[in-house]
Amino acid sequence: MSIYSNIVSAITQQKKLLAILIDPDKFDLKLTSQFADKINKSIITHIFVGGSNVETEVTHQLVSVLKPLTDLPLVLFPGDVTQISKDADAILFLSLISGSYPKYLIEKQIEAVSILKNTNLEVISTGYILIKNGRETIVQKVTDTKPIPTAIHQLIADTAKAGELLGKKLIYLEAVSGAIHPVPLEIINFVKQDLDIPLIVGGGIRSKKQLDDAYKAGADLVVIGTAFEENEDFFNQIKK
Ligand code: 1GP
Repeated sequence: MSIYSNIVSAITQQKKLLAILIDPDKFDLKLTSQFADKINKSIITHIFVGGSNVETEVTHQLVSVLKPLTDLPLVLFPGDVTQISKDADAILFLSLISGSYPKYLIEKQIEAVSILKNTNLEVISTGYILIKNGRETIVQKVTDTKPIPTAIHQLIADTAKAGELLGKKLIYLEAVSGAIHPVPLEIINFVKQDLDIPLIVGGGIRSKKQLDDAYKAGADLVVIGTAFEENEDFFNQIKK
């Protein structure tokens, strides 16, 4: 079964999914084995790999070292086409639909085609929506895109729905890595009400309670990176 079908089937069975986001640039490869062990003993269901500025070789090294140590799907969440590693299982093929900058709506995707042709990666079309969290972020700077203010619920929900109608298979509501405030629960709830494809939520989620609240609000898959980097104990909070 494809990774996407598994996501859909888990949701049908009312299972909630959790992805750990690993930034290859911040990861110490020497610790891969013990890190993989903690992942395997947790409720984590997916491993996302990606960052803002990572060279191909660094992503590739991490993926190839991690791959034999876990049965969980390794999914690329690339900040750029340079982060495509053929050894991963799938790639979130992101389009920044909250912005109007052609480079991140379609041009980078065109650039990726010739690289993807030489891989067997499962390509999962994903509408990526930046939500404002109070300060300018690296994603904003890199993509030259303004996030949608949280006050405009309808615009966020309509953007997500437009993504679905365009054929995206997933919608990702992103407060960005290290965000002070995660995507507000009422926004998750509002977007989810009218959406018929799986909803991913990430950015700024640092506690088990915030994770559970995001699920209750309607997130199908939550992505957490910083909490694992900053707080060793976080793995203990999400043990199987
Ligand atoms: C970033 O949504 C992810 O793209 C995860 O964010 O690092 O804040 O958990 P955090």
